[in-house]
Amino acid sequence: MKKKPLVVVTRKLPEVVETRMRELFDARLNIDDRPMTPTDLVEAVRTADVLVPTITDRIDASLLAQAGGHLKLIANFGTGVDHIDVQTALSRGITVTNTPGVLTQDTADMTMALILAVARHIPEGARILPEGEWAGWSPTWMLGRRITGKRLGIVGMGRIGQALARRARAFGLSIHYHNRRRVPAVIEEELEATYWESLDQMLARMDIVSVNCPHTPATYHLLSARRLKLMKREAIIVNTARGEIIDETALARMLEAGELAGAGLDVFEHEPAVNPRLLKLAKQHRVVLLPHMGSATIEGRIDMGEKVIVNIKTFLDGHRPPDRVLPSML
Ligand code: 8YV
Repeated sequence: MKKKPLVVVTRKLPEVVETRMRELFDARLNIDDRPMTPTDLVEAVRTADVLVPTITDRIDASLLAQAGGHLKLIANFGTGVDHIDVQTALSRGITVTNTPGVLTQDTADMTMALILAVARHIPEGARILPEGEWAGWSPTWMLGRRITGKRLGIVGMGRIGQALARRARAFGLSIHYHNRRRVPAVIEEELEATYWESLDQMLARMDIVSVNCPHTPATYHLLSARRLKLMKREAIIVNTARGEIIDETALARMLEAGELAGAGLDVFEHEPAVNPRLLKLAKQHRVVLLPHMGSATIEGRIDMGEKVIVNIKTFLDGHRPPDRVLPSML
């Protein structure tokens, strides 16, 4: 009987996904969800036919140099592939796939939730009651900022940016965006979105800025100290994409100095470590910080797992997997 391909999965996945993987492949699963050590990863790439990593695994050139001849597919459990040296993988004849589309709505929901949380001080309000600190209502207490009628500037108008725009329109925000390429006119019309070729000019005019682009060498610190300084003092910024896109130290400095009104961050430059200055600001309720949970829904994780399985199965059946990561996307 033909040997089933060895599929090494680096983290625990939803039960239904693991069951299906066991049926289809020789699946080496991580049922304890113990994060892989560098030694585990070397062992994985040496032995696997297919590797299923997540954002918590660094798949760099030196690791790929140790890959065994069987490793032919890296089927990432996630959309962002900035933790994988895709160029090196492709040059070694390893196909890379990801899971686009299935986490769009959940991530857009979380982005909207962060905008509301920051603008309306929701986490602070939710803390005060259980702590017994509510002395009673007052007309001038806990005043946030109205979002209806304000301008939202979306940096990166891909799937998530567009899903956010649809939600934000329902909240009465006007939509502005900056993107590598202008989106088709039909989408611009549907969203009544204004395109800004100049990110600098857009930043200077927005009340809320949301980061929704992928992290690539071109977007590393795209929101640099210089660019953050262009924003209005009363503006807020939210990031559910990747921490590396904002210069976190510069952001912390501006928030401390009151040069920006607030921030909502679900992602950080050095996860799971978080800049202590941001943690301090969170204790003072000047920022809302979440532990990278933008796409964390039960349904989303199952959909991601199903996408991974389809990519693996199609590849092993000798066809092009639907979600190949191509050099033009990097
Ligand atoms: C996932 C994400 O939680 O898919 C992505 O790019 O950022 C996430 O929301 C994570 O990447 C899973 O690997």
